[in-house]
Amino acid sequence: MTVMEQRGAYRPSPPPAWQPRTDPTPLLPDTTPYRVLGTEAAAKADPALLRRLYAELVRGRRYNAQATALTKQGRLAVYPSSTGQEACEVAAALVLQEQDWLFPSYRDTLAAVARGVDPVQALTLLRGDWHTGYDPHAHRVAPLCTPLATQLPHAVGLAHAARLKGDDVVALALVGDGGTSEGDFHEALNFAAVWQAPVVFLVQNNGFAISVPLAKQTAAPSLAHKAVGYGMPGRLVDGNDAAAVHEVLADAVARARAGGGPTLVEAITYRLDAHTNADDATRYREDAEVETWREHDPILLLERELTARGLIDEDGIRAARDDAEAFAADLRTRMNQDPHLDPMDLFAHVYAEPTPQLREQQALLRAELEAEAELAAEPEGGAR
Ligand SMILES: Cc1ncc(C[n+]2csc(CCOP(=O)(O)OP(=O)(O)O)c2C)c(N)n1
Repeated sequence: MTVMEQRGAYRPSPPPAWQPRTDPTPLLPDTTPYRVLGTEAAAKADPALLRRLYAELVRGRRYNAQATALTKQGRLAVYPSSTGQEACEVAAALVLQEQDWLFPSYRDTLAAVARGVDPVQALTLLRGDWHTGYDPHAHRVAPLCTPLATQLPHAVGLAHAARLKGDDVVALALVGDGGTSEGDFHEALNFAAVWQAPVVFLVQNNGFAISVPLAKQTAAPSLAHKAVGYGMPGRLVDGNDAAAVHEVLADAVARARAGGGPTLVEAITYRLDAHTNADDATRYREDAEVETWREHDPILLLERELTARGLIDEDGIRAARDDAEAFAADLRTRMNQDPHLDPMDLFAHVYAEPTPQLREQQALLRAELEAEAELAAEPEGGAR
């Protein structure tokens, strides 16, 4: 048979019995971000929870302002403010049970503080120290992670291990929109879904990765849609609506706890401040855009709801502000005290058995510090 004859006899056939492995429809996110405040759903929200969220938002806003002020006074090396994103920060902290774990990024100091980490200790790393500053096990808050998205595989590992051990633990990991472009995001979500790990991913889509807008990061319909490719549900929520973020995260955490596997939540929010105190946001965005987001401020949205439902009055608002002022004053006072640092600490906890090179460097530094101490002890005008 000639090749042409063979071709003539060829009958294309479909791949054998192909089916989608799971039905993607239930995994798809809503077409618009889920909202509670100002909608009918708000009537079902627990008044005590709304009041608690409000108090924490006001305190969080003040914390952000105070920490930013401390950078200007040289008390803090850098501060990535979460002003405008407080609803995500606070809801993430409040939604977890005591035994659960939070995996924050560098922007999520507020979530760590709302979960109980000492506000000064939470700033240790940003003060320029070499260590985390707080005991991650005390409140089950992993170290604030500066390398983008590296906290995500950590969260999956912890959640998977807990499940294997039969421990009732859910991990909630926070990441920015820019972080979703990292390989670690992909690896974490893939393993989480394959293992059905009890983990929830909260993407705070604040519009920018430093100066890079989301449109330059991805052509996906939304970041929540990425969930479908991994085989987990994606949820889209108004990230400035504290009640909505809390509800969506609570559902996802409950699902994870019940063995239902991971969820990816995308919260649409906006970073009202610059990337950090070292960034000039006017170089890449218009003031008018910022102003439209000020109209959709998380504190404003919740305050309107509470007021409309008679759940807060002027005294209540003042009490929340006074509490936030006292919180900021305490932070200021404690941050204005010089920390006592021992440079020799640099060598502690590196290896159980220090390497010869480290021992050599340690000896050099010790000699230098001793020489300096001797010099300082000499009477003025001594043999210098
Ligand atoms: C692995 C890695 N690459 C690059 C950086 C530098 N970097 C720091 S913040 C940032 C932008 C992150 O944006 P996004 O994830 O949206 O978080 P946001 O800062 O907006 O909270 C970049 C690229 C880093 N920290 N880690």
